Parts: sequence; structure tokens; C-alpha cells
Amino acid sequence: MALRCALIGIPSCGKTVIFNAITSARAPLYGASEANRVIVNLPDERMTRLVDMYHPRKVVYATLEVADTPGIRADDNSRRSRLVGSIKDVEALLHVIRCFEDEQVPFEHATIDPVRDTETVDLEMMASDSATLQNKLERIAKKARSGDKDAVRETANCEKVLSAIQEGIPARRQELSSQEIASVKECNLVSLKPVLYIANINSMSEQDNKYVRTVRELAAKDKSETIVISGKDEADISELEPGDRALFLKELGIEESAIERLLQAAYRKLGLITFFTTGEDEVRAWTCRRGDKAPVAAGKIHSDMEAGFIRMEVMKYSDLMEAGSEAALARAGKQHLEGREYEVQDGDIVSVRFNAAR
Ligand SMILES: Nc1nc2c(ncn2[C@@H]2O[C@H](COP(=O)(O)OP(=O)(O)O)[C@@H](O)[C@H]2O)c(=O)[nH]1
Ligand SMILES: [Mg+2]
Repeated sequence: MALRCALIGIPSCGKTVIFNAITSARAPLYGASEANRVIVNLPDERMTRLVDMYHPRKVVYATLEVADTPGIRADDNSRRSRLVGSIKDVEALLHVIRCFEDEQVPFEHATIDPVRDTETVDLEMMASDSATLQNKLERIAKKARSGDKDAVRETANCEKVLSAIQEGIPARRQELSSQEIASVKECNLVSLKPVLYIANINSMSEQDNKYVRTVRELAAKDKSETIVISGKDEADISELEPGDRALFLKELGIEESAIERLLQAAYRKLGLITFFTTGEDEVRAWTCRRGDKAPVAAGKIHSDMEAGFIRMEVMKYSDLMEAGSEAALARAGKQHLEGREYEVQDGDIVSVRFNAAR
């Protein structure tokens, strides 16, 4: 199961460069009209350590789908529909903001201004959401007038969200109740999708430039995080053979590629956590939603495990590393047996007991 996120932003902010760094796909930099998508392994250093411990025959990583999208311009109807089409089915947005000055790189503005650029993107998304909400309101108007209870409630909720959008508040910032969210669910509002901010800078020595600081303030408004990245450097790094990367990183004065942090943050934005199954055959990372109960998580492994769920044996990754082996962990009494109500935690190593379907 790969969950989708999309890189969005105004033209020439660096989306495609970052997409290429993520995928090493080397998509053409200009004129890419189609949304490009790719499924990537989620880098996770815990996997490396589990593989060192079990020496499995097979290793399977958790995955994430990332899409590149066309740039967003103000009041551009044809682009708006293309853009919205390309992000309707994603569950999180990675908003790239140009934080580098470079006269060599064409840009439609004379200045660098993260506030202006994020406003442009938010306004376009809200314009699209307004239209969607108005459509729904028109569709249910007759039913609402006839007094249909559901339609009356949905109308009130949709009108409330619409009027806040018209005041310039993206749906994700409206602190909607679960009932309000239910009423707008079928509209699949783009301004409701969670946003991770990506500040694209020239080099990591500029990590704290004034534009990056502005992006952090914008992200704080969404209670979100900011990943600072040098798209250009990352693209260069991704083209190197893995063995040559360490030296190059050192030359750039950075410890690790920011792509790993970016993908991990995107994964968290999607509301996802990782749990593991381990053994000599296979070490594997699985994905479930934060808050999923044990049977639901077990169902990611096999539907029989959900249907016939009995118990889940759980080791904490950190406990296992501390103990050094499964046997030592068991001796220390740190293996837990959990039931149906257990919420699987990030880093759980699980083994499911279940009745096989007949
Ligand atoms: N100087 C500099 N240029 C960059 C950086 N990231 C992207 N660019 C350049 O900006 C231009 C537009 O990048 P692109 O990824 O195509 O932007 P997109 O329109 O958002 O997809 C290209 O010429 C890139 O080489 C960066 O971090 N520093
Ligand atoms: Mg592009």
C-alpha cells in the first residue's frame, strides 16, 4: 500500500529538481505537463539495523508514492483544473517554496517572497474548493428546502466552510469538527489536505536565511513542519554512485542527504507509522495509520490475520536493540501479548496469532 503525496508550488520553485532527487528519475526540467509519479522506498535506518541482526533472505521497505505537478499560477483556469486534477487523489501536499536567489534561474517575479508565493497557491486551491462546495450546495438545495434533515445539516456545514474559504482561510486551518469534515468529505477539498513545507535554498550554508525563517512562520500557522533542502545539491547527490556520496556530502559540508528527512516527514504528514515483521526469511516494514488497532494493522499483512485475529506479540524496536537479540529480550520479559484493542505503535515488531480461514 503506497500512500500518495504531491509536490506543489508556483513555477520554477524547484519541484521537479526535488522530485528527481527523490526518484533519480531525471524527468525533464521544463515543460513537464503531466504529473509524474513514482513509488519510492521509505528510507529507515531501523531497517538497516534489523537486517544486520537477522540477515534475512529478503528485505522489503515501506513505500510512499510521490507526484510532481505543474506549477500553479494565479487566476489561470486551465492550469487550475489540471493542477487540482493532479492532487485530488493525494493525501498530503509537499509545498515547495523558492528560498534561493539566483538570477540565472528564470522566475516570474523579480523578488523572492515566500508569503506571496504560498498565498498564490492557497488562493488557487481555495478557488477550486469554492467551486466544488458551491456545486454541492446547488445539488442538495432542493432536498434541503424540502426539510430533509441530512441535507439541511450538510448545507449549514458546507456554507460555513465556504464562507471561511471566501474570507481566505484554507479549510485545513478552520479547525473543523468531525461532523463538518464528514459533510465536506465527498468534495475532497484540496485546501483541507495536510501540508508539509519545503524551503528550497541554494546551499545548506543558507539554512537560516530570512526566507527560510518566513517559511517556518507560515508552517507554524498550519501547526506543520518545514524541511530545508537544497534541491540542486540533492539532485547532484542523487546522481552519484552510493559509494561516492559520503565524500561529496563532506565537500558540501553536510552530514546526510535531506531527502531521507523529507520522506520521513511526508510519511508523518500522511498520518502513517511503520511496524515491522522480522525473521530469517524476511525483514519487512509495514505501513498503517497512527491509531490503528492491532487487527487492522494485522490485516495489512494478510486479510486472514484480521478476520481470524487472536493476539499480537509485540517487541519494541528500541527494546530489541537494547537487548541485542530476541532471546535476550524474551528473557528480560519485554515481549508483550496484545489484544484487539491495542493501538499499534511506530517501531513495533509484531507477530500475529490468528485462526486461518477455512
Ligand atoms: N540555484 C538553485 N537553482 C535551483 C535550485 N532548485 C532548483 N533550481 C533551478 O530552478 C529551475 C527550476 O527548477 P524546477 O525544478 O524545474 O522548478 P519547477 O517548475 O518547480 O518544477 C531549474 O533551472 C533548476 O535548476 C536550487 O536549490 N538552487
Ligand atoms: Mg516542474
